[in-house]
Amino acid sequence: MSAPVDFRGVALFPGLLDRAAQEAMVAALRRVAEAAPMFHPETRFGKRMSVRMTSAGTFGWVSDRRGYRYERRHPSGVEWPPIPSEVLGVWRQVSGTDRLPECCLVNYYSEAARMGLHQDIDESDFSMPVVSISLGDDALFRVGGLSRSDPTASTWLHSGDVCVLSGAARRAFHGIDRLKPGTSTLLPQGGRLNVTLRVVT
Ligand code: MD6
Ligand code: FE
Repeated sequence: MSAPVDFRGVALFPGLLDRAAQEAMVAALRRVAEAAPMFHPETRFGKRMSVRMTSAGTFGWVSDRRGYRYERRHPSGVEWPPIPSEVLGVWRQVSGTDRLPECCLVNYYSEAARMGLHQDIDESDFSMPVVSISLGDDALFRVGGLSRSDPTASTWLHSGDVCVLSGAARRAFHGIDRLKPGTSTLLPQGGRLNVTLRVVT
């Protein structure tokens, strides 16, 4: 594993997953989505998010008119499936902690989907990193500072890239401005999967 590239405090591991590892991970995520189907969350303002999501692990991340939060069950009432071993392997490689992630959030972006600038601050221990895996089409990743109005910079994330938010960057604002459709052949239907791993409690 090569040393990460620093992008405004975010550690980027370009191409950490080769094609075979990406394919195995997509297959594992398909099994997650069979057990816990992808859904379009609503914000607490009743606006549908453009990404579809599901989770694996003890906790899943959900959002609806009651707001966003971690829940032990999928909206259908079933428990979230276990986090796939392929995904845990990436966490072990890059997280720098012996704790295991409790939430594996899986986001699917169609061509037009995006993710507004946000902080990941629903967890209780910010000494624990957030690890993120990109699969499929390239995505423009924007990273800012600790306040929404801080200057931002953007970089393209490619299929197989892994990034780690830890230290000062753990609570940095970040988001996905847009995809570049047709840049990957990994997902037959196109688009992008993003997996984020977190310790919640
Ligand atoms: C995405 N990523 O890459 C959105 N969060 O689609 C995130 O929101 C994210 O990349 C926490 C840590 C790393 C991330
Ligand atoms: Fe995030």
